[in-house]
Amino acid sequence: MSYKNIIVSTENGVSVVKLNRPESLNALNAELVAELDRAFTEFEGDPETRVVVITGEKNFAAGADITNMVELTPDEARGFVFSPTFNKIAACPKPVIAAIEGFALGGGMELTLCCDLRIAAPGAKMGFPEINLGIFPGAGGTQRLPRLIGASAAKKMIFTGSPVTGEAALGCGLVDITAENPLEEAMELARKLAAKAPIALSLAKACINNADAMDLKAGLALETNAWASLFATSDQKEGMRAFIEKRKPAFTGE
Ligand code: CO8
Repeated sequence: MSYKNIIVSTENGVSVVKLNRPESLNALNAELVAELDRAFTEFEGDPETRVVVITGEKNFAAGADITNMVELTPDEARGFVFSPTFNKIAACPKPVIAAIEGFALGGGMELTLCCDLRIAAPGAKMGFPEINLGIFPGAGGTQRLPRLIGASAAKKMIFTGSPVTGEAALGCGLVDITAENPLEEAMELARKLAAKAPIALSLAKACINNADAMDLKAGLALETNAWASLFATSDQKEGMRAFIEKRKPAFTGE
């Protein structure tokens, strides 16, 4: 499939999506987001894709494209919203890792929050400057950020609009790993995850993602059912037999 605003490549089970509007620091416009949507629809059904890495050329993304938003009416703003695509990325049945260099701001930062793990350069600049534009984060920021770092820390970031460095983001749990070369680090982790049992990864992700929306009893029931269903997979047999036979398992995703 061909794209204009993103570059997609797949090798050894890892698909890399590179945001590619460097002239505007990868500002997210409707066309780019529509391409992300198509790419993630593809990944979902593609057995060659076991893990996805999202990154950007020099910068991750400096937010939604402000030039597209200035004159929007409330109804048009509702139509511009990126949430359906971002929700699709968050619910992707495969692990998704963000590799963050340079700016990850506004909608760009919200995109990283849809990823399962965030790896940032220590000097990356991450935050939500929307308040300085007379708006606030509207693609999941007010919901996903407090769930990740707590309500007070989220309010501080969103109310002040001040970015934090990758290093500071590590301190508050906004990123999981810092590395001088975040893409290299993300690829190494992605290759490790690509060798794991895909169905177990996918169901673990679904259980964790649903934890916020469920009470403990319902969440534990979901976990039990998902866990038990793994015993119908050949990967479960393979994983346990490989342990007993003292060899490395070869998971096929079946
Ligand atoms: N939108 C459009 N163009 C942008 C954006 C953006 N978000 N960010 C940077 N650019 C453009 C600049 O206009 C400039 O273009 P040109 O060369 O034609 O003048 C080019 O990228 C390079 O940028 P700068 O010259 O400004 O580079 P600096 O290194 O001086 O500054 C900054 C970098 C600090 C990142 C600065 O560009 C900046 O403040 N950008 C805007 C950051 C921002 O406010 N982001 C939030 C946007 S709003 C948002 O994301 C809403 C999310 C909610 C989404 C809901 C669904 C849509």
